[in-house]
Amino acid sequence: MNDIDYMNLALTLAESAEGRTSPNPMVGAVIVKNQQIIGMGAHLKAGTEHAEIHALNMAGSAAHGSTMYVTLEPCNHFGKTPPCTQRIIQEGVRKVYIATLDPNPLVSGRGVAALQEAGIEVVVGLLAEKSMKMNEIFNKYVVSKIPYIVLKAAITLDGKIASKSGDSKWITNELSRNKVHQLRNQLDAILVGVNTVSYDDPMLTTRLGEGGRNPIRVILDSHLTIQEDAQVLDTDIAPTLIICTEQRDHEKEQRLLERGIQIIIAKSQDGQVDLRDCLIQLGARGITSILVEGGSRTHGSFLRQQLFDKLVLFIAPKIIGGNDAISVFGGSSFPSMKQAIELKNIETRHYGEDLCIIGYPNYI
Ligand code: AOF
Ligand code: ZN
Repeated sequence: MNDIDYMNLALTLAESAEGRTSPNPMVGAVIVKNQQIIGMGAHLKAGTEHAEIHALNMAGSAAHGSTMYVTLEPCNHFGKTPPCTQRIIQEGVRKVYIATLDPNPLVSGRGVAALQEAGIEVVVGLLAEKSMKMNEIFNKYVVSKIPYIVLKAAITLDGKIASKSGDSKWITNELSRNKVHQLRNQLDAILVGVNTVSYDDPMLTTRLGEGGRNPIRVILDSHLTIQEDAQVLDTDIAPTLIICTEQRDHEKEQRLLERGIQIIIAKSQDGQVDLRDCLIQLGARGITSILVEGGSRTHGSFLRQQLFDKLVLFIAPKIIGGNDAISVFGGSSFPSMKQAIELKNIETRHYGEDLCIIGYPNYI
């Protein structure tokens, strides 16, 4: 094994906790001495030990004179846990390979400086790109406090998410739908517009064979028109948060609050929830990532306001045709091709006969 192999192993360890570390990043560490791995660790959950500490605990006194491979700059601050740098110095680690600096303003650059001041050789940038991509959610949230937005849709070949009557069960196959549940399992929140609730009456929970974690369910409902027997209002399964504007029915609001539904009053823009304000308020509540699952109007608003960070589009080889079936991005269109949102860093995957396109909009 060489330096790249050890860092790759640290990345794999880190990624094994995907969806479980919020609001913290995924981090992995591997400690090597005389060509032998003597310690490994991953950060598993916010508030618990950092990756480096698990790896150092495993290595014990053998850590003296070793090399550490860590996917993120070791912290140098007292957060919920003491600084990793101090422990690395104390254990006599000789050299530290770091994939990327920590964008957290409390840490950035200071971790490296502390190690170097103690005479430890530090190399930054080994597999940096991979590490950056792994923590795309953390990297945005820790500096902006705005949640990372993943827009997901399941469409026919001709870009429709439902028939004209609203029927959408099912467009994509079971493999694709299972992948969606994996996304729900990994992100902090799932968001839909109230129209989707009235058409589909979804539960918006994570349903994976092997269990999983339910995201917080967020409903955009400017005038609080949600039907009170909607499944998504059953808070025994998962928490639910409705975002409305001042123009809401106060008595209904009271009844919903009594049922344990959380309600946020957002600024309004043309009578609708102002999405930017909504994201700021959700970020302030500690929500670091949101899966936007529709419907058409909600997707259209996120598109026109350039508010999503990543698109995950499942395309089924089916054609419904016509102008009246519901398009994936509703509302008004961009007037010319020049204004169209272009995606970059495209990845494609196959789920059976379905195609999945993952991309990042050109405005970020
Ligand atoms: C590391 N190794 O494994 C992680 C780090 O509240 P705390 O003490 O857990 O600190 C959280 C911050 O520490 C987090 O925002 C990020 O900057 C860094 N995470 N650092 O050296 C780790 N998870
Ligand atoms: Zn740390």
